[in-house]
Amino acid sequence: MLTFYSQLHHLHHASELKDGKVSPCFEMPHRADTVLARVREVGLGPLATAPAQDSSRYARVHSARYVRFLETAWQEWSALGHQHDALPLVWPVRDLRSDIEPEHIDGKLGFYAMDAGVAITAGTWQAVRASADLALAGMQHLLDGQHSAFALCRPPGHHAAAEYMGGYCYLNNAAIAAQFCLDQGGKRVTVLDVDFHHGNGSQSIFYARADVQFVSLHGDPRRSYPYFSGHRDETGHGAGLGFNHNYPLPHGTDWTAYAEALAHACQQIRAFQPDVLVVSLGVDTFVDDPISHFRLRSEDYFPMGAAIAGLGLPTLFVMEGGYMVDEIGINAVNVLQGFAG
Ligand code: Q9C
Ligand code: ZN
Repeated sequence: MLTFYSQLHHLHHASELKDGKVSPCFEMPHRADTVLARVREVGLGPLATAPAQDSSRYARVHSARYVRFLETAWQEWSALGHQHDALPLVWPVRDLRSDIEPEHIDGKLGFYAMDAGVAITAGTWQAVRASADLALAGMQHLLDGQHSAFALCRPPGHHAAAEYMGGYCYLNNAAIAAQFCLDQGGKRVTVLDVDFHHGNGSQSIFYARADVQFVSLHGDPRRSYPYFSGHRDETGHGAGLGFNHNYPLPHGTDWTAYAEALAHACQQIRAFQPDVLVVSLGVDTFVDDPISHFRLRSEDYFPMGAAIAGLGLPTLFVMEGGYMVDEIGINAVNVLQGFAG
């Protein structure tokens, strides 16, 4: 399997507001380095680079003004004399006005963010767009007739919606790739999200659409981030009704319970008959993950990959979360090896 990788991710190393303190992000450059090292160690396959894309590609799932914000935020922030990370600090909840984009960067940061886990630094935009470009190149590889590809994306993407960033995510790499497939003539795409956290951004982007099915297994939002989406009764809207499938699972879920939910999820995918599958591959379901609450073990990631392979679909794996840095390489690559058989 080809792995699409760019070293530009190193340009993004940020802080987050966590437990009341500004501290280094769990989502750190070393994550992608360990996954890359493991890809090499097991000889998964060759590495490939991705061509730089025009921003208009990202604007197929994000609004043009949001993409523009990401592009210019650091410049606006640093023009105020700041050298530390830009972090959002005020949000237009409930009855506050969200129909007028503020002019001040402090207002814009809150307007375009769902939480304080998405700092913008000098190198963030370059890393973010390079990450999306990897997913696009991976999808191009499938469109060229290949059966699988791995986009080693960092930063991740699945919490980012059409007009907001969140949960370490800025551009929704998986959604951008799924939309690219449709734009190139694909009829139906499924996004299967196995990250521990609900992929609220991917769900939101495709919620009213019948051409993209979204299927997610994740920690129950009553107790787990992102808290405000991922419930079972979120099944789609309008033309998209019935094309969104959430499997919220309790704290402590192990492979036995997970495998059962995954088998059910795979039935939904078979019924939809997509042309292509995009897997949002988070491995923060691991028992020792520092911010998550499932109990998958390293050996469980092989049967996960095998279950996905059982669908028999051209498959793009897009890296999402996973914060037990020493093990995420092993766990992510186990999925890919389990898929390859
Ligand atoms: N105590 C991804 O995995 N913070 N994002 C949760 C829990 C945000 C995770 C804090 C986690 C975002 C892509
Ligand atoms: Zn996650």
